[in-house]
Amino acid sequence: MATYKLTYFDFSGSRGEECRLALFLNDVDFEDNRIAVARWPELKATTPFGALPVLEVTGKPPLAQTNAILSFIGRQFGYHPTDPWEAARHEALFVAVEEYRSAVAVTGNTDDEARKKQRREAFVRDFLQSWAGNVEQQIAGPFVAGDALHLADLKIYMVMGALLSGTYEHIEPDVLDGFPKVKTVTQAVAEHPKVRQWRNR
Ligand SMILES: N[C@@H](CCC(=O)N[C@@H](CS)C(=O)NCC(=O)O)C(=O)O
Repeated sequence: MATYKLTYFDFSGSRGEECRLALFLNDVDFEDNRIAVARWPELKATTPFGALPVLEVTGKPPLAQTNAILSFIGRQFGYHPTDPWEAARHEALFVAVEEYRSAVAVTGNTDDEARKKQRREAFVRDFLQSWAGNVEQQIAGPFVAGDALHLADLKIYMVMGALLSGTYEHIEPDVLDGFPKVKTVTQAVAEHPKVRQWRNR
């Protein structure tokens, strides 16, 4: 019988957490391998692309790249469309979330508060507004595909949940007020019984 091991840093957020949640949603019994940041330099070169998360499955080489891991979990176990076109539409949202992550990450790469504020204001004006507008168009409501939760919803929740909880200084959660479907999908995932169970475990 195959075993599953998901390796990521020891915190409950971002790319590793969404893979953990995808496995948990599907009731996959997996080893939740959380590594200390201090161990990362020694492990980095052993990973396929020098980054985490990495999923290990018995009999296969390690699998990296969050979206590939999510697509595998979704196809193998569930919470991903079985129709190839609809699956690709959901995978486009996976990529959109990664584009969001890349754009927001660079806004924090400074100790200069004035510069950080300027970068974050520019991020909201020049990136987030159009990004959220585009994602809004993809959501039937309450979830991307209507009434059923999928991994694409989980991925939107991971980034928008962090934004709405005020994670980023100089970005007010009300920036999403013009995007009710993005807010609703985030709230609907947070309230899903399995997501609550994972958070409260
Ligand atoms: N494209 C990769 C990016 C992975 C990535 O940047 N992971 C971060 C943690 S969220 C990481 O491993 N950072 C440490 C490093 O790059 O050395 C993916 O989607 O998995």
